[in-house]
Amino acid sequence: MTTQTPQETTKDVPKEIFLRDYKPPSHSFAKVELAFDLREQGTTVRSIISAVPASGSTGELFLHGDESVKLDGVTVNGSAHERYERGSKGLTLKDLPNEPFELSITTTIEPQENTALEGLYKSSGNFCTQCEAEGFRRITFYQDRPDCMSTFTTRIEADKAKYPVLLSNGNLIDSGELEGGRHFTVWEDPWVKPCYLFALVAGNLGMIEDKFKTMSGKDVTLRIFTEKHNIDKCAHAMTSLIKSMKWDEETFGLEYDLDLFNIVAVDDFNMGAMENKSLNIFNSRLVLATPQSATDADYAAIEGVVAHEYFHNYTGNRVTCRDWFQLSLKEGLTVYRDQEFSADMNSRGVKRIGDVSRLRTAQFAQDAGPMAHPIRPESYIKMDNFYTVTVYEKGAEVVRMYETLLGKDGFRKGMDLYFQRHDGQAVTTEDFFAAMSDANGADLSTFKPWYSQAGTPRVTANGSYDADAKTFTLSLTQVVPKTPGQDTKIPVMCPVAVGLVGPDGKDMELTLDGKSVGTTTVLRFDKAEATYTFTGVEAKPVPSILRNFSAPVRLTTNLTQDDLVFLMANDSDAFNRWEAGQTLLRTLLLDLIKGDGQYKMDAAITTAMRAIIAGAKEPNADKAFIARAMMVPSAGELSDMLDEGTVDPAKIHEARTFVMKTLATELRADLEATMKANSAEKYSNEPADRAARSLKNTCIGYLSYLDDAAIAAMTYERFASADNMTDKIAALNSLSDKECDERIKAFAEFYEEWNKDPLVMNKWLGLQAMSNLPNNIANVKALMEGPAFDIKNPNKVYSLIGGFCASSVNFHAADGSGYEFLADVVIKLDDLNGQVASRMVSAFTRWKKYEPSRSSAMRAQLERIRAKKGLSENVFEIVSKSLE
Ligand code: 0A1
Ligand code: ZN
Repeated sequence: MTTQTPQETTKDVPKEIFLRDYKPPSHSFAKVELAFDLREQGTTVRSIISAVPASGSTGELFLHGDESVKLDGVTVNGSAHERYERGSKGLTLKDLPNEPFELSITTTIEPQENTALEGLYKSSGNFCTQCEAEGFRRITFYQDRPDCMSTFTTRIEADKAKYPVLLSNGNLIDSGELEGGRHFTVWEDPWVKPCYLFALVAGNLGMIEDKFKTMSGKDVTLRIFTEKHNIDKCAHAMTSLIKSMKWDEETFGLEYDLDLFNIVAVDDFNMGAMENKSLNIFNSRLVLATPQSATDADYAAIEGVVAHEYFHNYTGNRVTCRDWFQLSLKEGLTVYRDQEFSADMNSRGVKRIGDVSRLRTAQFAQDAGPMAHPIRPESYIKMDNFYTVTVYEKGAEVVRMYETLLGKDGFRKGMDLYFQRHDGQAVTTEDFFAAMSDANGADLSTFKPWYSQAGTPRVTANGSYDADAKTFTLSLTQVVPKTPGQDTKIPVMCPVAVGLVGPDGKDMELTLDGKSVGTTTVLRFDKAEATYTFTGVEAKPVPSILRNFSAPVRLTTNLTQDDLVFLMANDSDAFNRWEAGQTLLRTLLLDLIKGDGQYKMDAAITTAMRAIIAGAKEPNADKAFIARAMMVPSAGELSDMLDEGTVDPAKIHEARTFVMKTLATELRADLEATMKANSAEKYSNEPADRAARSLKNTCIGYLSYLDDAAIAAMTYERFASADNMTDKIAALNSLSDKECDERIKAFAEFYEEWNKDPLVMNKWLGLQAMSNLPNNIANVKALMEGPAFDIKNPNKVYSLIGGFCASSVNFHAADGSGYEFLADVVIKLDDLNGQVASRMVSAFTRWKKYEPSRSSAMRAQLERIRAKKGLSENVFEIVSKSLE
């Protein structure tokens, strides 16, 4: 990559780090003892490290350390050691002994000034840490790399009245009172870990407690800590934790390995949550929930993320990454595990549809833009920028493909061998691949490019039936597109799950290569082209291709509109039943967007949608699925499918609005009846009630497209009388694009009711920011100055600024005002929190996708940001790669 030097920006030219330069550490650390003296002004950290030189050691040891860390002193074997050099990235110690020695380092840090929220910082007056990926170097000098694994003992000392709770990893082994109203605790973590899994919390927190008996009969104490006024909102997170612990035992035979498991919820957190050993720290939005304050979607997210962090205890902590290029080793695998957990706890088909939708909108777009990277990247400037949908979600798809190829049992064998070989080690994706292949005696060599190649493969599938020969032939082709830095690609093994649906709507028994292969077979498609012929096919079938989305590819088929309508009604695969409808809608919408502005509805689609809605009256209707199937492809998904240099968000918005409004007009009676039939008297959190709620609210969403005062009045009425947040937010959302008094009233009343609850206020900010009402930017600017916003809190930035970037009309306003506003915010944020600023600037990365006037306006803002003095490495990397 030829990254441009920032003009007088950072003090050092940002350095790119390459996978190919990996070298093992010069020393291993057998044991680490940390002591924190927490103070309001300046915290002292003493670390005592038992260091062991690797063979061939030169007597030099490099320790990472941020410029913000003040070095108070270094001793080696008890004597002051002054032979070191301090650079902007750390400390090089020289002339060290050639045998094991004790290294002691004392530093002073200023957590109270830390707005980056990495390392040790304060949130709502409490101390907490975030060390992944490279935050530990903001605490002390250390080999801050995941292959340096050690056991940690941590002593914490603080004022007792202010910080009665003092937590770290592992088991509490000592505690006591000190002079001057201070107290201390000592924690010992018996498991080796890299420093990115270190955690500390000190605060005035409330706690709920429960117990879990593991499969071998050990009792584990489970605790969730939060600010005291939120203590009644932790029950769902606790239930989710218990379910996760049980699921991991039943599914993978993995049992928790300590006597205590803690979760702490904090308000100021850059990401979702963090899997620190036995002390998970969570963004409070992923812990706190009551039916009145959190939506069904929040409940589902909490269940999934609590599980995700818990599952990391094995996939991430017990077996960790050798270096950060291997991040998908733990993240792809853990996302796959949490997806499977949620699928088992809820509706499997609906979960898969949601996961694939997200992959297609966010990851496919990333894979087609300037930030495209393989799930195992080759290089980075700032690791924080690589916690991406590619590493996480595409990574999870890659893990899922092993399961599809090897079967559930084969996958489990691979997992067992992986833990048997690598427990307590820091390893690579190659090691995972080897465990999967070896445990199954499988040759998966053509699967490997999934790790090294970026870009979404394009697969075409053409089927043809030969009535005389009674054969059905499926011809597949694949092309992996070019991505930045990767001009040539090779074919990669795509598991393509196929079924043939007979005229009676039933799956046919398949015969391939003379063998009977059941009703769904997985083709191992690893060439540029291949042809598969099914024999004994008695009648012309409709093929169902890529069932359950068996590979993360862009699929094009020669299915006709009639075929798709048939699959919508008959496919036994829930995913493909949904996908058939989406393909019809996508085709219509893309035609309208590319057309001459004369919008015309396709009657077949209205009929198909009517049939979907009618399905809700069936006795065992899957209402969550129906609600999902009623959803029209998002603006983001459509924009991703259009050619570079052509996207006009106003047109996409118009076309979507036309389709929604036409369907609402033609199906009004069906929508109203379904809405009424699914309106419950009283809130309940049973799966059937959640499904009915989502169906009802989808109907309200459609109806809101009608220009009818009665609908606005009805929606407001539902808003005012809702007994739960799901219904309240759905009604508010349905009003948020409408120029009417009800909208103004509802937002004002919502503020009155909830302004003391910051998590609920984030929803209020987000919905207003996303609104497509003309000139809403003025409202967003006003909200930014208002009491509900705080630029230092990441959740508020994600809601208000992130929400604004999702508005087709206002972020993409033709006069460029939305782009200018975002750039202003990024420039301001960059000084406070580079990680959050770089997430926000990502809304500009796909600027080349847009039509000329918008793309040049976005480009101008990127250039303006690049010219900022002292730009963070985070933002510099995204901006410079975007401008290449
Ligand atoms: N490992 C955590 C998420 C996480 C990642 C990066 C962070 O800072 C750059 C913070 C948290 C997870 O996957 O849940
Ligand atoms: Zn994770």
